[in-house]
Amino acid sequence: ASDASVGDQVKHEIIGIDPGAGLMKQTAQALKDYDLKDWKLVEGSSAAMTAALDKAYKAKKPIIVTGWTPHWMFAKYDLKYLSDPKGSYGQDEQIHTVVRTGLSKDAPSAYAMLDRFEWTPEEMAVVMSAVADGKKPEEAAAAWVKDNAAKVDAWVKDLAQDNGKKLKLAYVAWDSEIASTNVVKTVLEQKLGYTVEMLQVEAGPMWAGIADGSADAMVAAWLPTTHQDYLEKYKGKFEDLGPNLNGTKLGLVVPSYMTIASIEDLK
Ligand code: PBE
Repeated sequence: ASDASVGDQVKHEIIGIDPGAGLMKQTAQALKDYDLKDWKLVEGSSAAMTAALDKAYKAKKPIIVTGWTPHWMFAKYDLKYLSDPKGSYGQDEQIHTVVRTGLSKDAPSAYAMLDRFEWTPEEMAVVMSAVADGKKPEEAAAAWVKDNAAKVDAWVKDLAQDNGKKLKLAYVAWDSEIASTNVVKTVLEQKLGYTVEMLQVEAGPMWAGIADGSADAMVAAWLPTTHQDYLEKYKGKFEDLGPNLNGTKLGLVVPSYMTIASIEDLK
């Protein structure tokens, strides 16, 4: 142990993710709210963030990352959120399903299935952890669909097959959305006969694609706070089918072996 401040120990760096993520904007806001002038938010990706966390954790070194729930990292490592007394990371929100206008007319069965799709953080965790352990996302999703037949059947009950019709699902390579998008793709293909293409993009293009109709649907809209900017920018140009998952959280995350407890402790 050393007497260096936590800031010195981590070189005043917070390990971020992709720049389009709402979490990055909220973290930039947190740096202002808590007056953390000499801190830097490092841009990267979800994969780079979890790789940095893994490396630091194994060496028992200090690290501060931008994190969110649901995420497999909380099962794999002993971690904690820093408390956020100023509320920079917002209040309760949900993950929503958002589709392009006109989808209900063009692909009614897909629209109905997407409207019914909802699951729990625990269910999502099964797929996410399998992927984190090295399974291919499409295989992890197929296994989950097989093991959860009753739930999946309710999503597609009485819906007509729409054989051969093509659909595009937009998503960002966030671990949670890799899991959900692969499950929805599997169900649309296996149970309703669609041919589904997954478009991996950044958050801005994901919303833009739904708004301009170049993508059909996404299950990756964190509302009302995290994607508020996108929501306002594309207002009236998409259809919000409501929450598909309840029980999210965002913030700064550190290994439990670090003694700090609050964002205020970074000052
Ligand atoms: N996330 C995961 C995203 C939404 C899903 C929290 C990293 C974001 O911050 O936009």
